[in-house]
Amino acid sequence: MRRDRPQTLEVGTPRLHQSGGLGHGHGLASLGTRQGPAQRVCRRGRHVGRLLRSALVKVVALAGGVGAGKFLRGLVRALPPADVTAVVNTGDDLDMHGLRVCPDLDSVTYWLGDAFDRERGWGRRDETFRATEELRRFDAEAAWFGLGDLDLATHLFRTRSLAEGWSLSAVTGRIAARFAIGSTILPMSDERVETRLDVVASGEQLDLHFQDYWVRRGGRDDVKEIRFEGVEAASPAPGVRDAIEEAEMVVVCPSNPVVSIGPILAVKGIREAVAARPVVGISPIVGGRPLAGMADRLMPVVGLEVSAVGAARAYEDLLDAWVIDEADARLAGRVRDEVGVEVVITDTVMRDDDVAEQVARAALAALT
Ligand code: FO1
Repeated sequence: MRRDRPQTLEVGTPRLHQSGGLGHGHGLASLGTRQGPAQRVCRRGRHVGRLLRSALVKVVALAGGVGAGKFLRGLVRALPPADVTAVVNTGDDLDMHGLRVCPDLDSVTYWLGDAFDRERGWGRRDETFRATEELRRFDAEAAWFGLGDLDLATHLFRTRSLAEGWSLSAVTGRIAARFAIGSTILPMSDERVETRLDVVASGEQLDLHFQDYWVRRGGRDDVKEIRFEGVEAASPAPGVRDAIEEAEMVVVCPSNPVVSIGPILAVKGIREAVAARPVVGISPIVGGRPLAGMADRLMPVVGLEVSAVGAARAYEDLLDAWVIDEADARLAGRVRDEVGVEVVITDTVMRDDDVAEQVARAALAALT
């Protein structure tokens, strides 16, 4: 917890748009606050503002799926894409019809590669599902996980490359290159980690893969426990630790704190590396509900309140600043008092890339 009293920054969209680009002009330094220019000193007394005004601003973003994808599109408008490294959850990964599917890696890749389907919330834009429909005719049960025809090419390429001996991080880089992505996308680990849930369904105890819980069974089961199987043996993927150690700041994307960011921080050494950097996060909970996904069902399982305060608590040993939505402005005092971090209030509902950029600038400015 911070010892100095944090300030609440109320950030309005127009002012942020006036602040100019961070990449070269570094206009974030001119961001005003209600209380006048804030002196922002983070947990360990580091003055990040100086760093942000320097030529190189390297940022690591811890990322899950859709919320992270939207945010990252804004981040690469606020910073040169090459200065951004996304470290992505792989706990949701599964083998489907013999193919390795990595939903969060693919989400981040498709969002940054401008190939994402904003309406569906997963998979590629202009997608067709002819192969899955045909598979359903063979075996209706087997086609519960919808693999689009374009998306299938990603999984075929990944699976073949892994079989040839490429590591997951190397294949992820090759897939990112296909989408001409200027940022680095890294899996949290090259080793398998599997998010599994112990649930009770009709009085029966079941041990489910995350995708079985969420997609196959519709997230309706009563969850008793969440585990990241294999995480004790997993090491950070090559480049992850270096990227964090070299980063001016770490941004925790507005992703599920339990099953998206939780697995990343559980890989050995990652939490410690992040704790040594200035950290800002964006709340995935707005008005007491997640904007996407099932955080409202899973946060209580690990004792977290479903609110912008509860989500901040998931990272209370790491955070210097927390960005919350205007709808949660009344919670700013609780975040300051109970979590002990600086609070930024802004519109965080990323309807488009302009809002995402404004959220990214607000997050970066929180540590300047
Ligand atoms: N989500 C669904 O709700 N139904 C699906 O059939 C489905 C297929 C799918 C295929 C590839 C992929 O990368 C993601 C897919 N998702 C699907 C999304 C995914 O299950 C989750 O939303 C993420 O794992 C949570 O981050």
